[in-house]
Amino acid sequence: MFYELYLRSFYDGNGDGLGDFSGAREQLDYIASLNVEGIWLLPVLQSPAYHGYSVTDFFNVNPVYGDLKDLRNFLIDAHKRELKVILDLPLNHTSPGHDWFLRALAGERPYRDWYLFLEREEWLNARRHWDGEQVWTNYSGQWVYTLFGPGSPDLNYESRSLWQQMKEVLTFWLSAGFDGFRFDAAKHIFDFSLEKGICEYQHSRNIAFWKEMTSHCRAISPDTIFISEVWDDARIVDMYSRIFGIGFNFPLAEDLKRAVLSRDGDSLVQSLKSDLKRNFRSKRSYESGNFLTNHDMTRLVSTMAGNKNLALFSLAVLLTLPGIPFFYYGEELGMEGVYDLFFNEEQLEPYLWYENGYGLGQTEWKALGKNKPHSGISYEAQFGKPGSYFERFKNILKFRKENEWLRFSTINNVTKKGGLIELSLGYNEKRLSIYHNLGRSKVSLEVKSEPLLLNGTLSKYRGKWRLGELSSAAGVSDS
Ligand code: ACG
Repeated sequence: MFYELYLRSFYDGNGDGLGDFSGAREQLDYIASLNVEGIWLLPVLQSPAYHGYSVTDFFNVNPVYGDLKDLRNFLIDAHKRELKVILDLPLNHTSPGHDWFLRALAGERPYRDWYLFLEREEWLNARRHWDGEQVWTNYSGQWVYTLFGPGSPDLNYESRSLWQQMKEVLTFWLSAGFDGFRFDAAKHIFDFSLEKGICEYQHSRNIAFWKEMTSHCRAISPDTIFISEVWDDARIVDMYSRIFGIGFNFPLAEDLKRAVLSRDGDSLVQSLKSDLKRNFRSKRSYESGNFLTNHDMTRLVSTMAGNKNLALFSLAVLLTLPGIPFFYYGEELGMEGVYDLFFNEEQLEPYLWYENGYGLGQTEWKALGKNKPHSGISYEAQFGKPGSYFERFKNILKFRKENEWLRFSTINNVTKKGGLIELSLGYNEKRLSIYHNLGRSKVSLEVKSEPLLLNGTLSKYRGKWRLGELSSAAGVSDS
């Protein structure tokens, strides 16, 4: 399991209101107490942007988070707790403030070749795949390709010298102590067709690029962890994931949430069968990166229209599946936040440590909108309180930790009787049945002995174990 950490909103170590390395270092015990095996650190390289995805120096960290020494200390202390740390690395573009870009605008080589300048007027008609936005920006009279907008001109990997440059970047961060990378926007390396003048993914060229980058890292450190961000349908996700070893399972995230929200057990079964079809076999060529939300999405409780039982039920399902689970900071508190196209960025709000909203380490770079003080959502209000969202969330994480083998397991069967979904999982000699009750009433379980409750309620009636509404349990089936 990995914890997706947005440093700026987490814990402030120097009193400037912004989360930083030294603050997060102080909270490593907290992160470890969630039973995760590692941290996915959202971008921390030098960048003028709050999200960090537009970099101005690939060999330095953002000074608001500390310096390289602070980063190293954070990594050393994480490793002492056996936490792995993965760096989110956006290689597809830079900030327009990057020295490379300024030199490119001035016509200096090789930088001029590292960005894509308009060659034909009709290229201006190209539109972004998913929302029809234009993809060219005029910088002081020169048009440059900018798929993600004017704040991030795309790098042009037609230039081989850029490949070499990025290998140096990878070497640098591996030697700084990172255990791996989350490669941002992996399908976008080559996504503009020079022949047709339109946005078009060139998957085979992208894959060739990533093969070369991952091989470079593996030659330095064979156990490097790679996770690809390819937000697309299952066939495309599949293609890339094989190179990286772990691929975020976007289709699963979307299908699972939709099925739970509409309380549609048939869709849930269908989703498990289609989005995890590789896990129905014993041999697989990559691991499914299972998640429900990330920083580009509406938070879980908000997705579930404020229904915390539905949110925890989704988590329980996710954490009983083969693959590697990821969850986003603040989800453990049940923080809310709607992601929308107007970039209100509610989903990036400060982690709320204190009930009154103030105290040591509390970040304050952004006003709390959705997750208000005195609302009972803070860590302080929920920690150690039986039945709180936080404690229930942690209980599900604990189950996963105690059954780490599920990561490698095979789904032998999925069945549905009424609202009850049963998953039969196995790995070597181990066998487990997982029961999820998506129905609206209690159901009896056909189990040999008392099942283990992950979430919700379990009772006994006339010698039979009964699982409550929106509850999940694990046991050994009768049959
Ligand atoms: C990453 C980061 C994100 C970051 C960037 C840029 C990339 O996580 O925080 O933005 O560095 C697309 C890209 C992703 C990108 C997201 C934000 N995420 O592919 O790499 O945008 C469709 C498209 C996807 C698209 C998605 C989201 O296919 O390509 O993701 O929509 O809009 C079904 C379909 C699936 C479809 C979905 C959703 O599942 O199968 O194809 O996905 O429905 O409709 C950051 C900032 C930005 C800034 C940028 C520079 O957040 O504000 O501009 O950096």
